[in-house]
Amino acid sequence: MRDRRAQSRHSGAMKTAYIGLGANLGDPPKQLRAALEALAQSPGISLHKVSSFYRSAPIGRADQSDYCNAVCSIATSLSAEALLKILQEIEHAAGRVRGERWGPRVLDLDLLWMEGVISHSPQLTLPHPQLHLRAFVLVPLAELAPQLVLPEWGRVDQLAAAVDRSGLTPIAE
Ligand code: A4P
Ligand code: MG
Repeated sequence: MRDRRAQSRHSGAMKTAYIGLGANLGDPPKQLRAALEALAQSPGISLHKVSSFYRSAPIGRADQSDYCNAVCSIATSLSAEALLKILQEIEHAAGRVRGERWGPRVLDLDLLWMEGVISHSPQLTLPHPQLHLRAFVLVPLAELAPQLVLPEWGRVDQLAAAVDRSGLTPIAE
């Protein structure tokens, strides 16, 4: 786990948020590194910690390549909606074409959890609705925030310990 704590560039209330990164087209680890760099450069966002990178078997359609997945923590002065917009712009700049749900992609950035924010709209559901079910999210998230308690689901380290992680392998970098 690498610590990327940086001086925050904005005053005001900074909130912690966790972002899930995934890719399975092109050069996935390279795309994740580029996305992390883009996040670090974004106004209103300080990149804090980055989990290990993992190779993970695809969930959803089975006839697609393995994914590379990771989770990062940030502090941000942005609203959840503004942060989601930046995530979508970074996906777009990486060449993401919105195709089939759960299909292959060059970059997927999901907002997993944001301090003090609960949202039920289809445009923004927080915490992320699949978070508690996915080893490729829970295991890297547990590196960064083992004691985080997710309302309704429980503590991240306990969820990560209970989930089937057979399709998940850390990538040596
Ligand atoms: N949206 C709502 N809430 C959020 C949120 N918390 N974070 C909306 C991000 N977006 C959120 O997303 C569809 C809509 O979700 C957006 O318009 C946004 O407003 P999308 O990224 O366009 O579509 P998607 O990614 O195809 O759909 P979805 O449901 O986000 O798919 P997932 O859940 O991201 O699944 N297998 C492995 N091993 N690793 C993976 O990373 N990823 C997927 C994609 C499938 N299988 C995988 C992996
Ligand atoms: Mg997505």
